Amino acid sequence: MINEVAKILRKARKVAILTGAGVSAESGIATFRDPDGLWAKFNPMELASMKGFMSNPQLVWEWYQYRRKIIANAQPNAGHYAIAEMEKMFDYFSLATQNVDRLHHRAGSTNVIELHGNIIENYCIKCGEYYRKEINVEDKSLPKCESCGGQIRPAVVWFGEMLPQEALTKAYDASQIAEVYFSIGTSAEVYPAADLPRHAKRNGAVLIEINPNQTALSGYVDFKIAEPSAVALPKLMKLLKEE
Ligand code: BV8
Ligand code: ZN
Repeated sequence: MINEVAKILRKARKVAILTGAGVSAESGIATFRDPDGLWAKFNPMELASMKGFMSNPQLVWEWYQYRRKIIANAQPNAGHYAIAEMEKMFDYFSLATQNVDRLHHRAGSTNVIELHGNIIENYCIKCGEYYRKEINVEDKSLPKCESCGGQIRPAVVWFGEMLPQEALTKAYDASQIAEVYFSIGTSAEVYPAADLPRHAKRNGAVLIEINPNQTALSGYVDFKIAEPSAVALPKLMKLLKEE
């Protein structure tokens, strides 16, 4: 399977990728829906939503601080580095991610389209101003806006919230342009991001999934590489370079 994918990639000029929590799994960051995933311990609607935050800001803030600490100690894995390398191998390349950990950035990917925001930055709920002060992940206290005293929140997209319009448009454009589209490490259940691989296929792209498990998308893809991304992607890179 992976040899066929390499053959297709050799001929491709326009490639786009959508990644999810699975690409960070081998960096030690829990995914959302795997049995030991983040949501398994908490109810996602409770924590990753404005309603959840407003009803219990302290709990939700501490959950994000806990995740920031894990991310700060995590390193990009071989899958992130392979994706950063891929960027230079095609005339057109686009990477959109649902992840908020910025490991793609740390692995050297540029122009990363962040569909669900990022966990590093914060802003004020009341006036929208970005919070400039350094956040200490050990600090459990809830920061307040320096301009208006409003509640500070993480710069992620919560359930029920719109995705950043510019990011979504760019990701849709990429799914329209791509000749080969990869869905990597995502259960393809959270919309509208989950529509991107489907949109790519509707627009004539060869759709490839890299995921050790079955997903909502698996029955729909042209090729499925059922391996962890940190194993499959370096293999793919090696095959491409053997050209
Ligand atoms: C919107 C940021 C509406 C925060 C996230 C009811 C109430 C409210 C909303 C809805 C509802 N029903 C439906 C909705 C819409 C909702 C949605 O789609 N819900 C789903 C659950 C049905 N969508 C939204 O709310 C979106 N907004 O629709 O706005 C609107 C419309 C008009 C006007 C106003 C509003 C917003 C969605 C964004 C939510 N934010 N994250 C945070 O991180 O704290 S979502 C969260 O899930 C993460 O971003 C995560 O990335 C994302 C998707 O999960 P995955 O990345 O796929 O991760 P998952 O664990 O699911 O899967 C991991 C996969 O990796 C698995 O398949 C596993 O097999 C694989 N894997 C494991 N190891 C590896 C691996 N793969 C490769 N290698 C490995 N080693
Ligand atoms: Zn403010």
